Amino acid sequence: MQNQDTIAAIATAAGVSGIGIIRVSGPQSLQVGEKLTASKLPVKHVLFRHFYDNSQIVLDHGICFYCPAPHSFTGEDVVEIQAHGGPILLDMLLERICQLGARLSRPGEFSERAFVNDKIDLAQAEAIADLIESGSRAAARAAMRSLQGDFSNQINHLVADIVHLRSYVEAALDFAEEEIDFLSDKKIGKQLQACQATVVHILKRAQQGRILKEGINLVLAGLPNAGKSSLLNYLAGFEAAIVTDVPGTTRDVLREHISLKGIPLHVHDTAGLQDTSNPVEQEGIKRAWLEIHRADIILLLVDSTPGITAADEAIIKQLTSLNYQLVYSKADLIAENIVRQSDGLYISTRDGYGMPALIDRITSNQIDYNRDDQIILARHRHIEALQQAQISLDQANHIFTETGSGELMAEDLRIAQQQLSEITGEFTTDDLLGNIFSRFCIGK
Ligand SMILES: Nc1nc2c(ncn2[C@@H]2O[C@H](COP(=O)(O)OP(=O)(O)OP(=O)(O)O)[C@@H](O)[C@H]2O)c(=O)[nH]1
Ligand SMILES: [Mg+2]
Repeated sequence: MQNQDTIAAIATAAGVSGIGIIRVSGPQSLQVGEKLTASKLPVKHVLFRHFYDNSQIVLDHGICFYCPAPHSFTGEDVVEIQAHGGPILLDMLLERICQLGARLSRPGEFSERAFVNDKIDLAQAEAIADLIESGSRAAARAAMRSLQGDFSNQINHLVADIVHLRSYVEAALDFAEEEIDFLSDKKIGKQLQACQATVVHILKRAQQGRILKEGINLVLAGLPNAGKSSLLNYLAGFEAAIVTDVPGTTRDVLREHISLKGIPLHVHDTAGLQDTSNPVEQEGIKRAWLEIHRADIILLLVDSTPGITAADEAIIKQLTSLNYQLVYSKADLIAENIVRQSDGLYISTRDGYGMPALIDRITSNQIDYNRDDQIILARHRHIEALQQAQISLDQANHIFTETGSGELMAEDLRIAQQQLSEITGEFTTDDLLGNIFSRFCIGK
């Protein structure tokens, strides 16, 4: 698809620097570049040129080059100018470029054009933003792998397998009167299970990638006075939260961002969970439950001096479907020889007892740094699409084994295929595209 507009933007970061780059893309790029430099721009030559204003006064000099469509990042005619990196100077050059027929680009518009022109798919476009924003070397490496198509290839292979399976099932439906008994064909069940296993595998790697990118959401929960705020302070290494022996000290959710063994961690300290008529505390408890349901891991703190009470048990009942770890606090207050429960970890924020084991529990199973070349730097929408596809494939398998309805199975396979294709952008809506690209920086 050809865009009529020619867009331009400063591609380098705002501020003073040695060099500043302006990128121009669209059908008028060459004309804009040749007028700006008052010279011809032969194809794919790095050229030293003067850049002129509309009175033919030299604004600056530097390097420029012209890449004709489709052999450019956007797939359109592109001219790139490398001038000196002063913000006023770059603004003057950009203004001149706009006078010559370009317009200012929107955030992410260059990448959006690359996507529209099939130079990259949606997951690769997102990988560009992730690469630029990556907060660690492992994240940068993972983003680069996605940009090179690693993630998209895995999705494309899986989609191809599902399409293959679907066509087989649909063919069996078309020839139903010829009594092709596709149910008795073990191949279908095996292929379907292979697809399910692939989704599980990709999802696991994607979830690790999300943690690498966004960090682990850890929520400290428990009864009032269980020692939640003390643990937050211990992990943060400073007095982030108020600690008193008054039950109900913490009301709002307190957040601290820390790093444990190189993994970013967002620790949320919450209000003690108890029945109360105090409206301020009630609101705090409501917010605590919201955080609990969003958590990657919940540490349920139980004061080890009384041990588990009926009130703790009532909380545990509500956590059964969530990823929680029982933590017995204030271990320094109980005698060494007392029998310890095996269902939880014992800690003390007073003397640091049990902290290495707790930190291991929080970080283990999250990211395998020995195999970080396997991690997919996934976004929330990728994980959601994978989870939806997983549900559809599970459903297809259920139908296959329980009812043998080819129609229903084919429909579930179709839905799974569509859900996965959203990742690479084969099926998308304009809203989704707008949402994704508007978060990019200008000039990318
Ligand atoms: N001896 C001992 N006391 C602790 C330990 N951790 C916390 N405490 C004490 O227990 C009391 C409550 O601690 P907090 O950290 O405020 O407990 P909380 O769970 O945040 O309480 P709320 O905010 O009221 O829900 C304070 O007096 C702390 O000093 C510990 O490891 N050992
Ligand atoms: Mg507290």
